[in-house]
Amino acid sequence: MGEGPAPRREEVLSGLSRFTDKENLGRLARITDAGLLGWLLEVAELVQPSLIYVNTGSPEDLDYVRRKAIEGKEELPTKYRLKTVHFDGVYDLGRDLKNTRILVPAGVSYPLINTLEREKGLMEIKELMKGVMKGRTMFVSFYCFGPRGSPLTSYGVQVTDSAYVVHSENILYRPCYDAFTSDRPPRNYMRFLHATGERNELGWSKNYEMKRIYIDPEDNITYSVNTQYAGNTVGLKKLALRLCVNQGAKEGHLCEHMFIAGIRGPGGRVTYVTGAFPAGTGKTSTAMVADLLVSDDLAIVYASKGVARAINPEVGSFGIIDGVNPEDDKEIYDILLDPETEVIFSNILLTDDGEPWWRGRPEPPRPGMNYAGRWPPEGTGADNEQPSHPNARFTTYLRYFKNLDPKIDDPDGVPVEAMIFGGRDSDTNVPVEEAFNWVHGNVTKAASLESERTAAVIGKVGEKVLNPYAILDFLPFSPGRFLQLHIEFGRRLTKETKVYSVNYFLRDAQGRFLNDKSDKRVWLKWIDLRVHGDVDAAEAPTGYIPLYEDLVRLFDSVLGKEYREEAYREQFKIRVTKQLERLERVVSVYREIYDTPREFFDVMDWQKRKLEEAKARYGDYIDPFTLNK
Ligand code: SPV
Ligand code: MN
Repeated sequence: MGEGPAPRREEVLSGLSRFTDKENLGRLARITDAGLLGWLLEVAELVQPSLIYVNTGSPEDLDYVRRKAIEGKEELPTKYRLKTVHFDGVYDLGRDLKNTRILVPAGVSYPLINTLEREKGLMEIKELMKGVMKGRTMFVSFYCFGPRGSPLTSYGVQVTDSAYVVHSENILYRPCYDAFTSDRPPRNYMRFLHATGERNELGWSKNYEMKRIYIDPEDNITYSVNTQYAGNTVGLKKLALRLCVNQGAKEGHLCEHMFIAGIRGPGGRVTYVTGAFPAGTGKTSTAMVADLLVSDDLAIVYASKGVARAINPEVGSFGIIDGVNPEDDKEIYDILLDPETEVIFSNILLTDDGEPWWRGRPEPPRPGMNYAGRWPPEGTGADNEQPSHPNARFTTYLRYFKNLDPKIDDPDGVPVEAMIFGGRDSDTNVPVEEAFNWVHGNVTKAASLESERTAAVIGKVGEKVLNPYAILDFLPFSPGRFLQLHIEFGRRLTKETKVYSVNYFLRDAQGRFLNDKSDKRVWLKWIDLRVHGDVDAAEAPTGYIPLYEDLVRLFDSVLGKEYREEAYREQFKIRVTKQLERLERVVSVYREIYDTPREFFDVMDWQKRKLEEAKARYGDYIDPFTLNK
């Protein structure tokens, strides 16, 4: 889209007037970027809406969007005033990797990335979008992707026929219409075009076989159609992440699929860390047990005077609700049921008396509606269907969290003193380990991040899947290039950010977990001490591990628990052969990636030699006490 000479502003507005009313035309007329108006007209002519609604982010507009979501049955009311439920339907319960593609010039492809020739993709989308909003409202919304006034903040314009998508974005991002009506409007902003497509009687997108999610980095635009699931439709979330990674590669910053959190250390200091974890491996719970929360999902990291700093582009959370219970996740649980908080629940069970139910609520589920229709299912005999889906979620404001750090609004962000990488790993990595340096950590802990497949994903359960930086699903180019960007970024730091691996999923020979859920608090406090040089460490072939005596003190002060020698010996023994196997697995993938940086193979060769030497000396396992000097 977007060829030929640009029409004049008045002509564009007159064209837009065919699709909207006086009030909204006035709102459009205040937009200062004629190019944006031109694009909106092109879109309207293509999708043929009955009304263009411009969301200015005012309290009245936020309210209008909430009402529309209910009127259009995209959201169902609950017995709580500001809480609603959205169902995606059984064909649309998660991101669709097969149909999510990066549009690339003819002849270009990237290893491990799902790409499609740009011209073909654009033609296909244009066809699918033709008249797709007939009889529907086309919402136009404006958001800041970051705190106001930050040099890192970018902007996004969302066009969608879904009030649920707009409602979600009104919670997750800062409304920013005023930036687009100012004398100096944003220049290189992102655009997101989404259409729900035909819906069935339950409100689900009907043509799920024609679900398409296309990302066009060349034009900074994304398209999605015949889907409602937020990961496919809420533009500023995972669609923006791909555009942001691409933009960052050009401008020298990093866009990461990471939380940002602060750990309090001695004397009241705060150490900020970021954390990357593949889905379902403790990302949210780690961010929540830290002392200060800045971000639970995304981070934009930049170098300022030789120090890495990060901002959170979001102000809300689209979090997994499955398993959230009053014991382990008391704070989230209470927020979700507080009568005053605004929450959109998705793909849970809404009982007939208006109560949201998900796995983790102490009382048993009662009959109602869920993501698949009536529950329990009537007459099918399929009574094993789960009342609430494993990828059921909540959308709510981060400001409800007591430990939210006011620095979330700081235009400069927070310093990143450590990056943490964690995966589900039953038998290889120790619970916490510090990399020898930035490049070593980026190669052996970030680019090599693996996680065991769980039952929630198709494939062999327990198999280790490589997910570099936990961002593989969201990369717009090769993982080799992504690693290269990190190596280059490190050269710009005069104060090197430390890199850690964590593993909450180690098991013993009987399959029992070796750690309690709460132990992660100790690992975080140890990281704070290490960052400040307050404690020594033992040198393992793969990095620095905690000394036993430091953990004894920390388990006592943080958890009031005794930490026994046997526990340390079992948790922190170096599994040399397993580490070598892991290394071979990861190297064999990167060998096929043509642009893997030379440093990757240098570090992995070095790491392999270290492990082989250790194996010759100690055998399959190293007792961590022999490393405690
Ligand atoms: C994730 O899967 O990492 C999410 C949810 O945060 S989604 O928006 O689906 O990507
Ligand atoms: Mn995520």
